[in-house]
Amino acid sequence: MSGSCKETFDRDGFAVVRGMFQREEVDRLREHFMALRRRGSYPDDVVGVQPNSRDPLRRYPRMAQMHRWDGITLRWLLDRRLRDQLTTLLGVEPYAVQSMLYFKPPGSRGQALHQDNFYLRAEPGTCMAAWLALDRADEENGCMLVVPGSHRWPILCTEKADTRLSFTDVTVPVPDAQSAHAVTMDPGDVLFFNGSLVHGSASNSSSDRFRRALIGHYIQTEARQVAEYYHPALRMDGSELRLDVSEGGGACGEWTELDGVPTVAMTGRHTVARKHE
Ligand SMILES: O=C(O)CCC(=O)C(=O)O
Repeated sequence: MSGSCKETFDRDGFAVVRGMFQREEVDRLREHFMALRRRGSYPDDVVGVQPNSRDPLRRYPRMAQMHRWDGITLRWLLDRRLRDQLTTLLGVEPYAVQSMLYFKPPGSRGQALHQDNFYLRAEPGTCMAAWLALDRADEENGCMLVVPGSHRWPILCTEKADTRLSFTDVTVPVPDAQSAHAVTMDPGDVLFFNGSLVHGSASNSSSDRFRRALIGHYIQTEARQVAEYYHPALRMDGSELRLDVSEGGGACGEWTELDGVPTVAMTGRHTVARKHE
């Protein structure tokens, strides 16, 4: 990885590595997960498959924690290329805690702006995501949206999201709604982002284009605890390690103004800690 990619990551809280996985590998992964999805339901599916539902996200619900029962996912989560890149970005090798597959078929809702460490609660430090595009992702089919620099904010208090646009029902407020940038990606590109970065995605407004993504979540090795759902954490050699369980609750940031400038104050309290949505 070039030094400038790490600089971008440190400055903005995210960086895209282009062409990290080859087209043939991506084709194989995409077909693998489509075949798994067609075959049925799995232990950590977020909702059950409803083949006749009008909601595309119920016909193709996300899969989670596939690495616990699928060798292909496990190998991808611990892939040497991801490990090396994560180590360059973080300075130390991380622990792997989650895999997810988003199908995002045509017509499906997106995911409202959020911060991943709200869910993972990796402490101290934060978590980190590697988001592999399995299709071209652009504004039409609901590519990722990121708020550059927001990785320096604390975990914000959540508020209700508009569930006509988002399949999740909580979001975080940002002072300038225009500050979310679209990240256009081609199959094989990987978006790495810090667990405090505010990000999400808009609806897939295309008529016929899936926007599939395979996602790995990792935590920094300084973390001593993570929310219960993410246990066991894995070292990048696949061995399990014991961490403490993070509880819910705790302080969260709320926007206020200081001399006319939006500023975050730790005045709120989280009431829940949940698995990543
Ligand atoms: O892929 C998406 O649309 C959203 C993914 C996301 O926000 C996440 O994995 O945290």
